[in-house]
Amino acid sequence: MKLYVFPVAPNPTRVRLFIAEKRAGGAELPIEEVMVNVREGEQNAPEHRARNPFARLPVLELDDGRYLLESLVIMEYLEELAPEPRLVGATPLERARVRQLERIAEQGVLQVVSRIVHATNSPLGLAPNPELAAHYREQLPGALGYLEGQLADGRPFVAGERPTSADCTLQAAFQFARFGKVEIDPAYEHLARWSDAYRARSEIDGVLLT
Ligand SMILES: N[C@@H](CCC(=O)N[C@@H](CS)C(=O)NCC(=O)O)C(=O)O
Repeated sequence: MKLYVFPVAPNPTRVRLFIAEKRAGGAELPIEEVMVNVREGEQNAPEHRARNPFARLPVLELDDGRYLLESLVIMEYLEELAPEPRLVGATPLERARVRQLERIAEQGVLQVVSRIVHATNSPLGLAPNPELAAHYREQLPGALGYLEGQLADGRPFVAGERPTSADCTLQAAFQFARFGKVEIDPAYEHLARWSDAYRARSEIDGVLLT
């Protein structure tokens, strides 16, 4: 299989973290990474639009030449292909709880951080839009406050004792915030503790650039 990615871009990064976690836990996932340089506009080239008509990353190319779009769909597909280590939970309730946290991390942090970065400091060269950035900055505390509350019991990972897809998505969002100079308020001390500890793990060596 081939995974089409670009470093630091948050959606490719959450899938790359997910694969790193799987491999660190012993899963064999033969996936080659292929760079599509979004800073050069390569996602808009006909070659990439043939993979994904929406001109986005990541894309997973299967061995039969078909493509899977959408980072969460790719993560869940890989979870089914290589169930151990479990990154979405072992029981229906565990899976629901992990997915709940993952959705909150994506919709309330990753997407909001992305909009702030693209309205202030866009790596794609989009024009700054201070009003839009202010609008999204106001939204950030909702999900961050919720996740801070979850981590306040001292758990090492977002969903508990083991890494899950929720950690992959949240750390991909935090990396994009660091890259795009969006401050995650250090008053969220449990999020800061989680982020530092998560980034220091050898399991994900080489995935994060910042
Ligand atoms: N919902 C999609 C979002 C994909 C997406 O927006 N990817 C960004 C990178 S993080 C992208 O390809 N951006 C290129 C562009 O906007 O031109 C997913 O989860 O995969």
